[in-house]
Amino acid sequence: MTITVPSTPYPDQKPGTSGLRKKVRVFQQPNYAENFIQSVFDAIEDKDGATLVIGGDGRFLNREVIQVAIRIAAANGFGRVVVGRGGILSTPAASNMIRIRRALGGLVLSASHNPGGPDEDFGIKYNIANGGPAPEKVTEAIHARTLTIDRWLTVEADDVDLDTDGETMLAGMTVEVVDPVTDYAELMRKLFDFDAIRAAGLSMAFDAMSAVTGPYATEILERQLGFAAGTVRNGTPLPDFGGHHPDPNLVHAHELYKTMMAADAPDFGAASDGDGDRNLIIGRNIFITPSDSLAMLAANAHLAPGYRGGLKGIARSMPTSAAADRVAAALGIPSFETPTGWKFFGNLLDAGLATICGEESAGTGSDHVREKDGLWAVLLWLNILAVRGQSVEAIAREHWATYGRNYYARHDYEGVESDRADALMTELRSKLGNLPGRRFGDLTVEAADDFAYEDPTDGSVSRNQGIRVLFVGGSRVVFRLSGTGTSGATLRVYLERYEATAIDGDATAMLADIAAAADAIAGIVRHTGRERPDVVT
Ligand code: VG1
Ligand code: CO
Repeated sequence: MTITVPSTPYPDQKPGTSGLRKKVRVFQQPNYAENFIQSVFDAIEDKDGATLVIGGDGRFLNREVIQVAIRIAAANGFGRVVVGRGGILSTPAASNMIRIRRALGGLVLSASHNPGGPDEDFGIKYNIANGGPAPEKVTEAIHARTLTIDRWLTVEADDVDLDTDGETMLAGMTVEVVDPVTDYAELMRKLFDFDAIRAAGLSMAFDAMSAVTGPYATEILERQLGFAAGTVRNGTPLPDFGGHHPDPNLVHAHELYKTMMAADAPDFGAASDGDGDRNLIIGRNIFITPSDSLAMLAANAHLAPGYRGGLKGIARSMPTSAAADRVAAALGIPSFETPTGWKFFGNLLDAGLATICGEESAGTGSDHVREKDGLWAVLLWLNILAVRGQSVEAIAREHWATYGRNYYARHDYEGVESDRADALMTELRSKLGNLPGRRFGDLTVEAADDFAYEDPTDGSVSRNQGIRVLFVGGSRVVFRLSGTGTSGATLRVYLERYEATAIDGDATAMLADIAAAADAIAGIVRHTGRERPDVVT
């Protein structure tokens, strides 16, 4: 029997770059998670008898919200819920599960790279039938519903045993608990030449950061590919990620970085984030920026069985460096520049316009699912290394010699007061028209705009997606505010400089002029009171 629980709206349930992310304590308010989940279901059609996938990255509150969501799903007419054992599904595995089970959609419970625990972050994201994050039209409908919601629906039922595989009935709905790894591992075996990787005898270190990729990496890398026991570090998912940020960058994956810079470093180093959709790639003594990794993967993808037929196109988010565009041009395939966030890639992938997509934030993926996929990128790198028989460094150097090098860095100013961050962006927007022609040191502004994107498949337009300042000669700086934070504002400043032949420079030195110009243009120090960024990636 359906129970109707009266409720009142919360004003702060607008999904950001990737779902609704808030502090755990915010989610623990009465009706908070319930309101949002019910709003998702109110905003979508065809629920009757449909399948819904539910899984998360195992962070604090994961199991509780899954139990609540299962009951709400039953009350809203779903016929079946497929949930990962232990409540675990990495984001790419959830995307795959939605696709192979022909589900109407899925709830992905994660705040990704944000820390977890009772005082940290939680998140809920809705993915549609193609397995990808709901597009803006859907997230806007969900948000609109959160502002008017007056009830949520549930059923009287005990908690589901999430730790035992198999089917049970819950108020007329089937709940199926499945192994979270099996189907995903099978997909990876189809795309990549596991025999070649095994035969190459490579050594590697993989840091799962006590987050969701632990079980996936242990099964695929150690059991199926034969990498030595201990290759996967921090392989047990913990509700608080061991107190760390599960963010695979040079700051938070510093141990791995140290391992890879040591004299006895293994051939290949990688890490993934809280929900398993990001990847960090480090070769022996060389860090590969995510933008370069995207370009290098695209240039070499045909070496893996899943991409032998070539690529249809390459898509990158606007702040991602143009390195991938050069590969697309050389391959004679289209390239696309989308706003930040994976939800903009879904239509391009569905329409067969792009095969590989990526973001500077360490997200890379392809049309095999509709999310970015950390282990996929790791396996594609391994497949390329195995076939080419060269080191990461040799491959990177050859790539730069062929295409030139896009020096790149992102400077994050975290926990800035929202008013001050907004003031910076507002002032910057008001100055845009006056910037072209102005000089900052040796740099002359060629163009400046507020990035807007028109989706080539459905014509939908997304505005205010970040300020771009382009300099004569191909360097640029981009400013935008993060849409995934849960307290204050994070200003992201993306610096890029292209060099056709000077490929041996030090990235920090090569970008120093652009960093100085960025401050002169936007008044970063003046507005934020910060002398330097908190995180450089
Ligand atoms: C950040 C990244 C963006 C990524 C998003 C979700 O968004 O910049 O590229 O798609 O996180 O990634 P923002 O709005 O904070 O810049 V994840 O791994 O947190 O799902
Ligand atoms: Co993530």
